Amino acid sequence: MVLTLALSKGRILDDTLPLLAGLGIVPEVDPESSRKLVLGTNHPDLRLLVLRAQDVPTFVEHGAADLGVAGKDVLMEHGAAGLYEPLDLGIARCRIMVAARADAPPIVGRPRVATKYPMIARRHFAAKGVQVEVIKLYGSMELAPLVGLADRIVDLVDTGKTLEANGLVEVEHIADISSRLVVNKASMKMKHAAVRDLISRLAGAVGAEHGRPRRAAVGSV
Ligand code: PRT
Ligand code: MG
Repeated sequence: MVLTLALSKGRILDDTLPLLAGLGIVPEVDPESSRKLVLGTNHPDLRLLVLRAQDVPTFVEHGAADLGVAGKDVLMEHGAAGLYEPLDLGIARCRIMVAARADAPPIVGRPRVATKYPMIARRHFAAKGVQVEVIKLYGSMELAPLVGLADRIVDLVDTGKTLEANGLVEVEHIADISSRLVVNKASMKMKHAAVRDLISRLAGAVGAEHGRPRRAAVGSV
């Protein structure tokens, strides 16, 4: 029975390949340099898809991939209601924050918030009873407060060096982020043995506790 695992280039691939290698699973070509989007592995029953990070939950939800690895940020933004999230892989760790210019005045009125994560940003401010105007960006969020496009940003922070280099400071913590294994619900039933086997081997590799699959806890961490 062939399983398809969806990954994304960059950090998630960098951190997932060593986990797979620990299970003796190696892609047939180097995914980072290859232009192939479907990669076989040395295991005839596992193939990899290489996608944009934001597309991983969509492919898994629709069954185009049985499993995927996605950042909790991407899952929170997507909703991911149709997925199981059985395992925290503990990789690609960071946090999602509200940041502002170091010299920014306190919020008055309806602040403009620039972000790649409109759902997360709206939910966060709504929970505090603050109405915001969300400005959707696809990258370089850190620029927005510097040029007067936004009063706040909602963005991922790891070392904090990018914020610091741009005179920004973290003002609110929204959630801690790591990458999660997600599973298509039908695959969990129809390919149960193979899926459970891969989950438990990955769980062993990350040293995590693993129990019964549970629904993705949308909006939580
Ligand atoms: O690049 P593309 O637009 O295709 O997708 P992507 O940017 O979402 O992919 P990628 O590979 O950059 O990120 C994939 C996942 O890695 C994210 O969804 C997160 O779950 C996780 N991750 C972990 C991070 C970071 N750490 C991180 N630091 N994603 C992005 N960053 C950014 C951060 O926003 C900042 O701008 O890296 C920059 C440097 O961070 P500092 O704080 O170390 O300076
Ligand atoms: Mg990127």
